Amino acid sequence: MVISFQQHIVQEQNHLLGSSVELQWLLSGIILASKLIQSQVRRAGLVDILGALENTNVQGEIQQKLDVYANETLITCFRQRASVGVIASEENEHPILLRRGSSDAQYAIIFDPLDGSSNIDVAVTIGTTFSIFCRPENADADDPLQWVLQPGSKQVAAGYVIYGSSTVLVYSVGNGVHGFTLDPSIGTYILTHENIRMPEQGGYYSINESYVAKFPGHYVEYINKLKSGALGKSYSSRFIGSMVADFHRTLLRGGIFLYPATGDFPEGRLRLLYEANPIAFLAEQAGGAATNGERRILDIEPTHLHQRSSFVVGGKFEMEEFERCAREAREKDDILTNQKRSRVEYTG
Ligand code: AHM
Ligand code: MG
Repeated sequence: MVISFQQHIVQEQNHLLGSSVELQWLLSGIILASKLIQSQVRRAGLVDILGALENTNVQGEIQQKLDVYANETLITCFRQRASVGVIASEENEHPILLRRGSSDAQYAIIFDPLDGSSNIDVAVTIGTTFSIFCRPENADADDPLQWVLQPGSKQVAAGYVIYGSSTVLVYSVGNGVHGFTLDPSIGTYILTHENIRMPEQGGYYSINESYVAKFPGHYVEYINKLKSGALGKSYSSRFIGSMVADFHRTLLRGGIFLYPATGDFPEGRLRLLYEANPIAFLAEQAGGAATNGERRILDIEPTHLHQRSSFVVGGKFEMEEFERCAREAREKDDILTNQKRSRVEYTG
């Protein structure tokens, strides 16, 4: 049976009391926006040639950078939906409050319009990530920050679209993770990956290993275990540099993706609200886990919109082993701190 994304979100409504008609309508906004974005992504390399004359393309439209275009397209598509009260994006410094005082506005949507900025101009997979919250109870509805500064565990839906060898939309409303592939011949997202489960153990690890000298020690220990066969097999390395694409492979093939704190980014590089949160939500829904190295990503109470976080996400087995390494490192640190303290007390 062929099931479209639109049909699927209606079916989810029947399974879930929390999934309202307004949420379906909101989610369908991603269909139009992502089709518009992907059509521009597919033409990305042609822009300079076809748009050379007066900076306009063959349709006479003004050319924009792809990430700006993606951002504006998403904002336009979601702005039209009455149930959206707040929009926040990686590209905008502040969240946008759309409907002051409207009781119809129930949701906040937060997104990274085009993740993988270093890959945009070189025809490598990039994607859009999104996270949806309900309007928080007992909050000032006119303060858009209060809509978005909620822990990831409060997400009512999350997902991403990747623009790769095909265009794939993956989402969850807390009832499993489902993937849809865009059939370009009919312009429809078709269900191709129903109820995705991450393999308990995979064979790939994904990290920018060039920063190894700047990683906390237990990350290095863990990577060595993955490579040496100490975890039952020798893992192979894959790193695309678009987190959304690296995660998509990890979701389907298993393994682990890591972006620890480094000297340049002491809090980690990835953004909590529109990168780590939606991916962590999907990973948990698919049987995996996600942490910042110390705690579950979805439990973190955010303090600002663009806050960064270390991010480790993967299948059950790899995450348990990573947690073991992190716990042992913390225990070692505690022992050293206690030893230092007792030496100071003794000598002092
Ligand atoms: P972006 O949102 O500007 O694209 O930055 C995030 C990206 C991630 O997709 C990717 O994992 C990471 O940056 C790559 O960083 P680096 O080039 O330092 O490895
Ligand atoms: Mg990004």
